[in-house]
Amino acid sequence: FVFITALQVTGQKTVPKKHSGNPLFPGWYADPEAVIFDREYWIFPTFSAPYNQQVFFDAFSSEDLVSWKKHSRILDTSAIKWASRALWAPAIIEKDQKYFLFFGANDIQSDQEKGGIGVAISDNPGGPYRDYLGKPLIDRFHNGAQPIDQFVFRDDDGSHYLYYGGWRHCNAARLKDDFTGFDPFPDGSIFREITPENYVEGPFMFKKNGRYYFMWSEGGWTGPDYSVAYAIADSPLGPFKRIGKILQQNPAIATGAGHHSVISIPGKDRYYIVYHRRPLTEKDGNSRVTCIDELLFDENGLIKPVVITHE
Ligand code: FUB
Repeated sequence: FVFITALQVTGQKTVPKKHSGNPLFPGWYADPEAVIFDREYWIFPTFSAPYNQQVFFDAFSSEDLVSWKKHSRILDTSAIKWASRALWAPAIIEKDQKYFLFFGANDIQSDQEKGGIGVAISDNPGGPYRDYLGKPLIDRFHNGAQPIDQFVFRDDDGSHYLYYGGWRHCNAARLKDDFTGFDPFPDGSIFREITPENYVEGPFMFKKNGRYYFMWSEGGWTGPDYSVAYAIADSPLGPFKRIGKILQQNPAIATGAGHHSVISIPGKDRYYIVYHRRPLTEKDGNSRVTCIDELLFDENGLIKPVVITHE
């Protein structure tokens, strides 16, 4: 109020900011999961630090995609007995007014180690979250997929699918209604490998006009060539035939553009991709910032290459 009055006295006009500017908020934040809860935009990213310091999540909320409020330490490893480090790639879904935050922890490299994909729960998107299961939901490798980079997709019939997997393998599984485990597929299996060509990690799914858009990251996450590609299918389980890359570095703007999510603005046919990238001044793998750009489609519903901007 004081600020606006001051401008009025000097005869200047307040000009509302139209764009957030990229990055969306300060700090090293990667693997952003963007969602809309009750007309409010939320982003849940990885706090991008060396794995031993990567022990908590911050979240960010906004009413206009322009100004962002930080919610500090919505979950940290002190609330999860089995997790000690490398908390990353949160995925969130609301169900029956509870917020379920799926996360990877400990960066396990073998079935002998403790860690994997966990679930935390809260009554509010901004936390605080507590461990929901008291143990990982997935604690080992299935079909060669490292248990990381989870994403939860709710289909129109109310079924929930978990997509996840590092080390170039991607699995899909059907979550039980209460997210405590999985319902088997008709053939009795729990984890179905759906890995598309060139897949590395970071799966994401959205549905548009009845078709399933499955997306993922390619390349090495510490390198400049990290990127996002996609497929379109008629079923949530594929088959997912790779169509091509839609997000990649622009050597004039930033490198390593990948691990993303997509939001559609309610009531408008407008889509945005929220992703991380590395500023040109940075070489360290963890120096990643969260950005947003528009996602556009052609007349056949194919995704046009994303133009990455500073806006
Ligand atoms: O943030 C750690 C890793 O970097 C994620 O698991 C990958 O998807 C990559 O973004």
